Amino acid sequence: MSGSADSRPLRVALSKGRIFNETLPLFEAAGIMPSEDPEKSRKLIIPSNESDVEFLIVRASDVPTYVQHAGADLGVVGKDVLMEHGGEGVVEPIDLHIAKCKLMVAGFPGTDLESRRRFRVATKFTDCARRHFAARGRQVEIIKLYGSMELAPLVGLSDLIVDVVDTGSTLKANGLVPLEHISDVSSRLIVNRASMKVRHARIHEILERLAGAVTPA
Ligand code: PRT
Ligand code: MG
Repeated sequence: MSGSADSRPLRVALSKGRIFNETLPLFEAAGIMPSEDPEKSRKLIIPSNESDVEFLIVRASDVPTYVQHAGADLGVVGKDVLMEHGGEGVVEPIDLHIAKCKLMVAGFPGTDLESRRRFRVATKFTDCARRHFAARGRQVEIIKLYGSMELAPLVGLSDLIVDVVDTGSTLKANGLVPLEHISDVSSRLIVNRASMKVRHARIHEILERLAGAVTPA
């Protein structure tokens, strides 16, 4: 029954760049190596040295959607993106401790978040931002952006941003500062809920090996 859900290769959804680069050594430790470098190839499905595993190259923010709807069995995704997606239909068995950063509220130095004014917040994490401010009883207007959030306050589009921050140098270069911590972020291995049952043996073996290669801290 070639092509049926349990005979086709296991599909692993990854985004190019940071996540791919930091995930590669973990999969290598699990004995799974992509046959091509996605930075150099235009292929969106990349086979591996194991005939029953292949990689799908998707946008970082699309990884949970592919895994939820079984376009992929496994995926690697930042907790920021996973929280924003909601995690429906996926399980999150392993914290890979890679691509670490923090989801933060940022703005101009001296901004008083406790003032009763209504802030305008630019972000691609609209649900996370809404939840964060609602939990503190603060009135906000959320402005959805898809990237370069740091620009929004500089041109008066917003008072605040919600974005992931690593070194903080992008904020600093644009005259902004972190104001409030929302959540620590690292990348998670996620698995489609149905695949986890139907293809349990092979997925379990891969999870064990990946977990063994993770270095917490
Ligand atoms: O490209 P697309 O819009 O689809 O997604 P993406 O840009 O979020 O993807 P990518 O590959 O950049 O990030 C994937 C994941 O890496 C994110 O979901 C986070 O979980 C994680 N991660 C870790 C980061 C950073 N560190 C990070 N620094 N994601 C983004 N950044 C951005 C940050 O927002 C800032 O604008 O990088 C810029 C530099 O950061 P600083 O603080 O070091 O200056
Ligand atoms: Mg990007």
